[in-house]
Amino acid sequence: MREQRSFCRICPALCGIVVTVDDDDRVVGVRGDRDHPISQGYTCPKGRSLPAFHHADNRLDHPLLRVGDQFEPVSWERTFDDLQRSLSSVIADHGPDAVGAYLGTGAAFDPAGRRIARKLLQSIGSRSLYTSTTVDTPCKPLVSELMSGQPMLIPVVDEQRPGLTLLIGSNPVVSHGHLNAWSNPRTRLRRIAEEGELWVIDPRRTETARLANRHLAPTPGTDYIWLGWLVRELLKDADEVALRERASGVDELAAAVAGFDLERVVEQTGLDRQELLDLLEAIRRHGRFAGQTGTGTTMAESANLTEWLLWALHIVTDSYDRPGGAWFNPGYVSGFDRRDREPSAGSAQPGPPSRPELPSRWGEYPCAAMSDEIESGNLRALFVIGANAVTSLPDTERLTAALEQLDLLVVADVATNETSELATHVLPVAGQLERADVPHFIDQMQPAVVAQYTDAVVPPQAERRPMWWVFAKLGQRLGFDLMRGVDPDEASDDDAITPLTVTAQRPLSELKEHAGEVDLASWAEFGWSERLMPDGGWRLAPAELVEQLEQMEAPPRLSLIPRRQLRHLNSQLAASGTEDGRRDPPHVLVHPDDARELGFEAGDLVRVRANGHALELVVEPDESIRRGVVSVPHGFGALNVNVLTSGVESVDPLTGMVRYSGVPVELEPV
Ligand SMILES: Nc1nc2c(c(=O)[nH]1)N[C@H]1C(S)=C(S)[C@@H](COP(=O)(O)OP(=O)(O)OC[C@H]3O[C@@H](n4cnc5c(=O)[nH]c(N)nc54)[C@H](O)[C@@H]3O)O[C@H]1N2
Ligand SMILES: Nc1nc2c(c(=O)[nH]1)N[C@H]1C(S)=C(S)[C@@H](COP(=O)(O)OP(=O)(O)OC[C@H]3O[C@@H](n4cnc5c(=O)[nH]c(N)nc54)[C@H](O)[C@@H]3O)O[C@H]1N2
Ligand code: SF4
Ligand SMILES: [Mo]
Repeated sequence: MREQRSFCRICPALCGIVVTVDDDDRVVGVRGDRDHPISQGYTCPKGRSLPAFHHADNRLDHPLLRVGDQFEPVSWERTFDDLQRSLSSVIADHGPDAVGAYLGTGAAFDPAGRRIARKLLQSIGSRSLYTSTTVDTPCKPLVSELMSGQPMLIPVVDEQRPGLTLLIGSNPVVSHGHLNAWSNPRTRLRRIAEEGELWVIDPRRTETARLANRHLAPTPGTDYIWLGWLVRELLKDADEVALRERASGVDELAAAVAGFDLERVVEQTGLDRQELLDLLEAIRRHGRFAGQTGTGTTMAESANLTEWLLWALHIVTDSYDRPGGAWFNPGYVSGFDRRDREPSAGSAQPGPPSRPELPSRWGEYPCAAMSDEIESGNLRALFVIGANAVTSLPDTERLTAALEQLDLLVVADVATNETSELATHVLPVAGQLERADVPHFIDQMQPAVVAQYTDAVVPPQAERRPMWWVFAKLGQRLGFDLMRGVDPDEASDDDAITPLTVTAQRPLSELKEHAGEVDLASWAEFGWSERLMPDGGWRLAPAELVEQLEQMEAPPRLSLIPRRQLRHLNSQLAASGTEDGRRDPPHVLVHPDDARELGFEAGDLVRVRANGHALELVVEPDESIRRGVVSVPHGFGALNVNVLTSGVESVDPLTGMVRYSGVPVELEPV
C-alpha cells in the first residue's frame, strides 16, 4: 500500500486529495488532503468515487472499431491506419472544415491533451471547432471582451477581506461553482456571511441560499431588470470624474437604464419593493461588492444583459480589481497578467455556412449549429473529446440522427457514454489518476493564486494512452509534427505539459516543488488588469448589448430551469451514482401550489412539453422553488432533458447560446 497526493479533476474546485493504491496498482481509496491550502481536507461524494470510477465496468481499455452493430477491440496501429485513411479521404473530398471536434468537460481538465487535439484541428485547417463553452457560458467571455477588451477576465471574491457578496443563479454548495471554484463551499460561504454579507438571488431557496444573510427569488430571466435598476440608482452616487476616468460610455449606460424605475422592476421581477431597497442599501453601506453568476442566468435568454449589467454595476461602484470588491485571478499557470494581448473590439467572425445568422467567436462555432452542419454535409467527421454530445447538446432526437449520419464519429474518452454508443471509433485515453497534470485556465477560477501539479498516481491500464499521445500520433500519420520535433513515443507527460507553462509564475521544474502552495504575493493582487485595458478604460455600454436590451421580451409564464445535483457531474456518474451506492433522480421540481393547481401529487408521472417534444418525469413538489418555475436536471441518458431543448428556437444572436434556462414549458398528466 502507498499514498500519493494529487488533486481531483472532476470539477473546477480541484480539491486536494490523497489517493491510496495497493501493490497491484489498484486504487483503493481517496480522502481529502488536509494540507491543501484551499480545500483543507474537503471532498464531495464524486471525488470520493474516483477509485470506483477508475475501476468501473464502463471504463475503456482498448481502442474500439465499429463493425456493423458491434464494437471490435483493435490495436492502436490498426486504429491509426483506419483513421489516417478515412480522414484523408474526407479532407480530400470535402475540405478541411469537414473534420470537426467537440471538446467538453473531460477535455477541460486535460489541458495537455486538449492542446494537442486543438493543434491537430488547426493543422488540418478546420474551423469546425465546438466546445461546451457555447452551451455553458458564452456570455462571460463575450461581456468580458466587450467591456475590457480581454475575453477571459474572471472576477473572484476577495476572501481576504470579505465584504458584500452576491451569488446570482449559482448554487455552489452543490455545484462547487460555475466559472468560480468553490471547494469547501459551506465553510467559505459561512465565513463570508459572518464577516461580510452574503446575498443569494435564485428562484429556488437553494442549499446555498440557506447559508445566506438574504435570499431573493426573482422570476427567472428577469435578473437584468433588477440589476438595471441598481445601476441606475448607483450611477447617481458615483464620483463622476473618477468614473469617467476609468470608463467610457457613461452617458450611454445611463440612457440604457433610465427606464428601470422601481415600480417596473417590482412588477417584472416579482421581487418586493422593500427587498430591492434593502439590496440597494447594502451596496451603499459596503461601498463595494463582488457578484458572481451561474448557469441560472448564463443559460437564460437574457444571459448577456444580466452579465453586462452586473459588470457595469461593479464598474460604477468601483468594485472591480479593488480590495473589498472582486479581483481577477491571473492563474498560476495561465499567467494572464504576464501576457501581452492587445485589447480586442469583440467583433464576431462569420458563423458556420449552414447557420449564417450565428456568430463564430474565440475560434469556435456555436454548438447550436452542429446538427445543421452535419445535415448539410459540411461536417462529416467529428471527434467528441471528453464530452457527451447526446446528453449535453440541444434537441436530442435531431442530434442523434445527425451523429448517425456522420462518416466518422471518433470518441476520445475514459468511459463509454451515450455518444460513444453511436461512434465509429472509440479511443481509450488515460484518466485523471493515470497522468500528470497542471490546471490551465481553471487556475483562473480559483480563490487564490495557487500552484497545482500532480504526477500520475498509477500507470495507464490496459491499452489506455495519454490524450496528447493519441492526437500527436494521429497528427504524425496525417503529416503534422504537433510536438515540435519531439517523438510522441519518446515523450513524457511533462514534455506535453511544459508548453502550457510558458506564462506560469515559475517554470515546471520549480512549480512541481511548490505544488499545493498558495502564492501569497500575488493572491488578490490588484491593478494588473488595467495594463491590458483599452484606451479610455472599461467600456460601459457596448452597442450590441444596448441594442439587445431594447429588444428583450418578457419571460414565459411557466418555465423550465436547470439545476445541479450532488452525485453526478453532467452525465458522469449519472447512471452509476457515487461509491456510497446513492444516485440522483431526474425528478421535476414543482412548487406544491402549482402541483395542486395542475392536479399532481408527489410521485406522479407528468408529461413536460416544450418545443414540440415531450418527456415524462416524476413530480417532486418542492417548497423551495418559486411558483411558475419547474426545475429539471440534465446529464441523464434515458430521461434526457435536452429532448425538450432546441438549437433553433431563441438561440442567442450574439453568441449562438442555446436557451437552457427559462424554456417555456407545459405540464400535463400522463
Ligand atoms: N454536483 C455537480 N456539480 C457540478 C455539475 C454537476 O452536474 N453536478 N456541473 C458542473 C458544471 S458543467 C457547471 S457549468 C457548474 C454550474 O454551476 P452553477 O451555475 O452553480 O449551477 P446550478 O447548481 O445549477 O445553479 C444554478 C442556479 O440558478 C438558478 N436559476 C435558474 N434560473 C435562474 C434565473 O433566471 N435567475 C437566477 N437568479 N437564478 C436562476 C437555479 O435555481 C439554480 O439554483 O456546476 C459544475 N458542478
Ligand atoms: N438542458 C441542459 N443541458 C446542459 C446543461 C444544463 O444545465 N441543462 N449544462 C450544460 C453544461 S454547463 C455543460 S458544461 C455541458 C457538458 O457537456 P459535456 O462536456 O458534453 O458532457 P459531460 O457529461 O460533462 O461529459 C464529460 C465526458 O468526459 C469524460 N471524461 C472524464 N474524465 C475524462 C478524461 O480524463 N479525459 C477524457 N478525454 N474524458 C474524460 C466523461 O466520461 C464524460 O463522457 O452540458 C450542458 N448541457
Ligand atoms: S468538489 Fe468534489 S468533484 Fe469537485 S474537485 Fe472537489 S472532490 Fe472533486
Ligand atoms: Mo458547465
